[in-house]
Amino acid sequence: MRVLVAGGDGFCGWPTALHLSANGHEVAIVDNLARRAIDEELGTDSLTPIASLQARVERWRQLSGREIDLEQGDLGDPQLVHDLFTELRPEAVVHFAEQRSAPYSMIGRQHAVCTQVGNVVGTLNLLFAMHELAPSCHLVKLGTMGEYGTPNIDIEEGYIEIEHNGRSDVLPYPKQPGSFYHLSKVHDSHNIFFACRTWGLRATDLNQGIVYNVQTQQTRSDPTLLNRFDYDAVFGTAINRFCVQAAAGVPLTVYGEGGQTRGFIDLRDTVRCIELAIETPPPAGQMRVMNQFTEQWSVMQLAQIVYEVAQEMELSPSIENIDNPRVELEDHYYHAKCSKLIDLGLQPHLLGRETIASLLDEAVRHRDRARLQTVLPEANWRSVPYWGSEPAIARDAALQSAAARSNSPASM
Ligand code: NAD
Ligand code: USQ
Repeated sequence: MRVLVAGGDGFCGWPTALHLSANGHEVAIVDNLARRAIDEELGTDSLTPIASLQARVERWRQLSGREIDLEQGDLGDPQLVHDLFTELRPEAVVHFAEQRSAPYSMIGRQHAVCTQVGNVVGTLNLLFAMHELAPSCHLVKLGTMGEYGTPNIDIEEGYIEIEHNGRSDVLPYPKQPGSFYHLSKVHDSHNIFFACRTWGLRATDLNQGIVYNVQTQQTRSDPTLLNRFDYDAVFGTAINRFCVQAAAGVPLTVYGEGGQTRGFIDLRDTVRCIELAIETPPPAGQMRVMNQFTEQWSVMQLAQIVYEVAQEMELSPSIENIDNPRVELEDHYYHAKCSKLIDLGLQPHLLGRETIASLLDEAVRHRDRARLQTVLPEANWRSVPYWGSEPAIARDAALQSAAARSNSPASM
């Protein structure tokens, strides 16, 4: 299949592009390098040294003999999206290309607006391009489990049958997201659902849980293909972040009581889920929703597993319950369904000591690169500034600088 991977320079997008290419799909990447620009804005960087996108793609071509087309650009630009569809004629678009950090979206008004406008407009441009230029193309859109929040009932996969006043219907599952970022995904889901119903488009909304692990078979095959490893308080996520904290000898930061329970998925399963989704498109007019995670854990359980494995590896871990910067339940019911991808053939890598040990190994290997001043959270959900104290985004300057660096042969 001809597959456009939007956001193919990112943590999930890069390994997915390689996985699809390795498995015979014709892959093109579009990315505006915003993630690298945000690293500059926040004064952080991937723990692993990552090559420029050009160098990555060129190395992949040398190693595999397979081309990946590359377009540097922003999905917010309608002309760019139009040209991508006319030139590439994609049969599937895998859409990772959004600002994906909840804490980033809660830094202040500008960051919230930038997150919601960027995410919603990018998805709208894809929907309009599909409608006009490629009505049978399949949109595989990355949503998030956080769209549902933590309701006191079981979470279904996208839709729920409701009986009301003697009548019943199957309706989109109620959403109670926990940040302006998570809200942007809800807005996207509504827009996609509408476009499918109104224009007969086909889409899969993948409500993905928190992704852990860093490398896949392809990214570990050569240093130039290494995937990014985020650990800072804005982009680092539970498990990966705990492993870097243990390796760097700083406390594992459990927010509040740590009873917050979420769905988790190994990166190696993410790439396989995307492959399964693109190979089984839903019928025209349907937005299929699948919950893309494989098991659920509380934050404290995870911290304890990392703590134990780190001790076995003779690191000196400690766990600290710090004030929760977020507004979220720390003790709640959580039971989310996740059988649709298993039914399509996913064979999950469940979280085990081996995976934690390999993450800790990787974190130890690169721990000298860790910028420890970025580890403690600053954004606080209770006091999100309108302006004044909010740091500037400096998006254009940072994007230009990221682009300039990526044009040099191998910015490692
Ligand atoms: P990431 O930030 O590492 O990657 C996103 C990529 O998209 C970056 O390379 C960025 O430069 C690019 N991008 C952003 N906005 C763009 C735009 N307007 N035009 C073109 N390119 C743009 O994020 P990730 O962790 O790889 O997440 C990918 C997707 O999966 C996101 O949509 C995210 O919401 C979703 N998701 C991620 C996780 C997770 O744990 N990482 C979990 C659930 C869902
Ligand atoms: N947490 C801690 N300590 C930390 C970091 C996080 O206790 O050091 C807690 C948070 O308070 C939260 C939970 O761990 O309760 C998860 O936080 P996270 O930062 O690991 O993940 P989250 O902000 O939910 O976002 C990540 C990705 C996002 C994706 C989402 C999937 O950044 O792109 O959408 O996971 S989900 O959570 O299912 O919505």
